[in-house]
Order: sequence, then C-alpha cells, then structure tokens
Amino acid sequence: MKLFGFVISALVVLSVFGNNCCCAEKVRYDNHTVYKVLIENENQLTIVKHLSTLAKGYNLWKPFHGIGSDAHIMVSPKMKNAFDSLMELNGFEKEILVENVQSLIDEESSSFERDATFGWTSYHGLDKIYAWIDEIIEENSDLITPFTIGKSYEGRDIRGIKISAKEGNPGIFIETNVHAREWITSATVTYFINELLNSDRAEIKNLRENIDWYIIPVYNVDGFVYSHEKDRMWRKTRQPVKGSDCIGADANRNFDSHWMENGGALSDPCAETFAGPKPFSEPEAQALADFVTKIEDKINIYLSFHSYGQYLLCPYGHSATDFPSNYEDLLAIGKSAADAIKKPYGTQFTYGSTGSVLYVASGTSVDWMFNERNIKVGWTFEFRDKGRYGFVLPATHIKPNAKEAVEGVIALVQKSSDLGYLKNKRVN
Ligand code: 0X9
Ligand code: ZN
Repeated sequence: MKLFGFVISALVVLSVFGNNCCCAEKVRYDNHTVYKVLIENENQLTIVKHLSTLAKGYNLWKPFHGIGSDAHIMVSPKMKNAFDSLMELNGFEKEILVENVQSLIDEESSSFERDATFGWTSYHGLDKIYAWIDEIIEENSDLITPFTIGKSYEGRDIRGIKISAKEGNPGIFIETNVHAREWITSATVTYFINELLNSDRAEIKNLRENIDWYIIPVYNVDGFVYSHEKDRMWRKTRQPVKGSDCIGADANRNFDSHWMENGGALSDPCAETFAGPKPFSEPEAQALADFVTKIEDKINIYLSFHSYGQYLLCPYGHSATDFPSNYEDLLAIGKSAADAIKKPYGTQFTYGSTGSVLYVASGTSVDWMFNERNIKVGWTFEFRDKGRYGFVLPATHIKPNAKEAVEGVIALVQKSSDLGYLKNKRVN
C-alpha cells in the first residue's frame, strides 16, 4: 500500500511536467503510447481510477466499467517508466494498441490535401464541411431546409439540415461529432447525406421519400475546430470552467437526465467526462435540447454518432442494471442493425444498453431525448475501430465505415417501422 501511495504521488508530481503545451502551436503526441489494460481486481480498479483522473500525462481513450473490463489509456513519454512500474508492481496485463500517436496524426495530416473536391478520401475541417453543406442546399433546394440550433460558446453557428420530400413523414434526428476528436463521425454523416440525396437504391430512396431527416453534421463546433487547429485529441466543449485551468465539459454528460448519477460522469473539470458545473451549463447542450423540444412531436428516432469501439448503444446509460420498458424492441432493432453492418465487410458491432454493454454514462443526449422528450428509439453508434487506430482512424476507412453505417441505418429504420415506432406522433 505504501509503495502504491509512493507511485501514485510520483505520478502526480511528474504529471505537473506533463506534455501539454498551452500556446499557439499544435499539441504534439510524439511517443505517446496507447495501452490496453485489463482490470482484474479491486486494487487494479482503484489504480486505473486514479490514473484516469490525473489529467496530465494520461488521457483515457476508452473508459472502463469495473472489474473484468479494459481501459485504453494514452500515456505520455514522461510518464511511461512510472506507468510501466505501476503496471508491473500491480500485476496488470497490458498490451500496446498505438505505439506512437503522433505518427498516426502525421499520416492523417499528409492525406489532407488528397481530397481537392469534397470527397470521402480525407477528413475535412468545419469550413469545408459548411461550404459543402451550402453547396448541397443550393443544389437541392426542393429537398433541403437549413437550420441553426444556436451558437456555440465561441460564437459559431451550430448548423443542421432538414431533408424532407413530403409533408407528414416521421422524423429521424442525427447528431454528430459531439466529441471533437471523433472525426470519422462527421465524415460518415456527410457520406450518408450524399447517399440520401443521390442514391438510386430502392432502400435509400425509401429513406429519402418517407422520412424527414434532421441532421447536425458537426455538433461540438468549437471542439471540432480546436481538434483541427490545436489538439487532435480534444473531446470536450471549449467553455472555460470557473475556478479551474481546465477547459470545457463533456457535452454528452451535460444533459439534464440522471445528471452526474451512478458515477456516469465526473465533477473534476480536468476529466474527459466532466459533466459541467450544472446540467445544461454548456450552450451547445442547451441549444440542442431547446431545438428538439420545439419539434419533439416530429421526431421518432434519435441517433448520435461517435467513435470508437464498434458498438450500438441504446438507453439507459445511467444504469447498468435498469432497462427501458421497450428494451426487447430496442434489442431487436439493435440486432437488425448489427447484422446489416456486418454484411459489407464482416465488421462486428456489439449491441445493447450503454450501461450494461459499455459503461455507465449519465446525462447523455440520447438518454435525455428518450426520458424527457418521449423519443423511444435512441441509438449511439460507436464506429470503427476497436483500438488499433482509435480516434485517428486512417481516412481509407471513411468509405467502408460509412457504407456500414448506411446499411446499419437502413436496417434500424426498417425494424423500427416493423415494430410501430414510425407512426405519426402528432395529435392534430
Ligand atoms: O462516453 C460516451 O459519451 C460515448 N462513448 S465515447 O467513447 N465516444 O465517448 C458513449 C455514450 C453512449 N451512451 C448514451 N448516449 N447513452
Ligand atoms: Zn464520443
């Protein structure tokens, strides 16, 4: 125990000299290594909990949900020796997922200019995505109505498009890139939008003609811009936190549904899953909640796109043991989607409630929509991969990932319709 205490203090002291720079230049991740660490007993659980709340020098890529689960932790080179000793002394089984995060980021940046027009062979920043949105609005003025849900903390418009071919359709809302570093999500949703607008496939034509789509391609706009310009690993919003040097909250912990319950979020402003000082403290979360409230009776399904891990997650997030009353239906929908996703390339997705399949996450958007806005089909997609590249998924995965997503959404909508979830919710 003494030794454990010593190692933890050493980690804290060392972390003060951690890697993150503050200034104009981009944060670099040279020789930052991502480890997969198995948690097999109470002692190991305590240690990983400590590590995950020590902000500097460690960054949790994939949190854990207790004994028997694993965590993916990015460790800075300065912390590596201490980390290795801690792992060894406490009998952890660990493996390296990414040897050098910076080399993945460099490869990704070198592919940036490959995509002169807006295609799906490289990732794009916010300006280019918004310019593309403007183009499709102009070319499809009969189908698309643009909307803005409000402004981000830094004053950017949070834009969306409604795609509607006729009056009276049921509605599906898609919110993408709430977590800034999950670039595959906006790349995938733009591909999906393009398919919706242009595909001649019967299944996709059916989606175009018989569903109203409300899509926000980049929800956490400030964080997304920051992840392009300053820190590729940024997750949260960009609003300063009173009394802390750490910035931003996890917008997907900031909704007023079981906020901060059951350890599904953290009160430490430096943590990646900081819930914010109070529910809806983040203007982005408040704006989305207000917008959906206005059109609640038009929305039958709510989808949130994330990465990574290859999961399909439905409510509840706030509990691992409590399940919604329509859980059987949700599982049937999840199975259809996972089966369909597997078809093109054999990629396996695990489906089930967030709390039971992944970890407890409270105050999420999907749960708020489900609990507070009567949207009874809600799914989080956690796209590719399982940790080989994690958030820095090479751009060559964009099209295959997006094709899988298209199949998944087609099947999800079909099954939801079969089970009666696409009926008109409007009373008048
Ligand atoms: O922790 C999260 O917010 C999501 N995972 S991620 O690695 N992309 O950060 C999962 C949230 C899923 N749960 C619900 N929306 N209920
Ligand atoms: Zn996410």
